[in-house]
Amino acid sequence: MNPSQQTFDVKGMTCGHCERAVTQAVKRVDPAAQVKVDRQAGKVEVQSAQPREQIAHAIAEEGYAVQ
Ligand SMILES: [Cu+2]
Repeated sequence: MNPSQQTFDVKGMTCGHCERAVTQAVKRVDPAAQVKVDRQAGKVEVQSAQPREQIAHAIAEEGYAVQ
């Protein structure tokens, strides 16, 4: 499967620690994922072949509201 660009709205990211926590959560699902976090905008851009559901679940497990 080819990686696709996936955009998530993530609420509750307030600092660099949050950005790292979210990035690491995504990379646990897909170590090859490209992750870009914009905490001001509450956006996480992920380039991954993994299902959106699974990535969203991993972010939610870190304690962030994700859509
Ligand atoms: Cu934080």
